[in-house]
Amino acid sequence: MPIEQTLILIKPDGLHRRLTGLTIDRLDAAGLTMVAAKMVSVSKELAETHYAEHLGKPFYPNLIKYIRGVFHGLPDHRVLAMVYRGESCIAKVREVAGATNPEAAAPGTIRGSFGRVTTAGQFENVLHASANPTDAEREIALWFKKEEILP
Ligand code: IDP
Ligand code: MG
Repeated sequence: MPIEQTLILIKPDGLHRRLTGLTIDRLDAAGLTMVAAKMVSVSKELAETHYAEHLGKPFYPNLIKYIRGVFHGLPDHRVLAMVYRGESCIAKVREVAGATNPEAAAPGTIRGSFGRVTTAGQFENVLHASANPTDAEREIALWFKKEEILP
């Protein structure tokens, strides 16, 4: 099985609701290893580049606000950004995370247990996890300098 790397972001709802430790526990239990971590203040430009594939979709404007912490009143627009490494890491993290829509996510997954859909229809789903190897490579390069990731 391939050794992969993936980008994980603890989104503002995850930080606000103190779900960081729980998420890291689940990733540990899945046998995955953290190789980089930092708090990041998410600029509008970084948010828009990260979510470029969703430009034009109805949920896009609120998605940019959500990832910048506008709905959770966090200082500095902060998220926790991490890189994880391990065998089939991308799929394993997506499995731990659960489906994008918290109401459709399997019970016991992070999103299934702790995510919610707001009355405005916004998915608050606790974390971001890269979807595939191409996205993972692009996203890791967007959020981290090479020297910030353990070899
Ligand atoms: P992912 O985070 O599971 O990869 P994507 O489809 O890439 O899901 O969407 C990115 C983010 O945009 C989601 O995590 C969620 O925060 C938001 N999102 C996606 N689809 C919807 C939707 O239909 N309504 C509201 N928010 C959405
Ligand atoms: Mg995605």
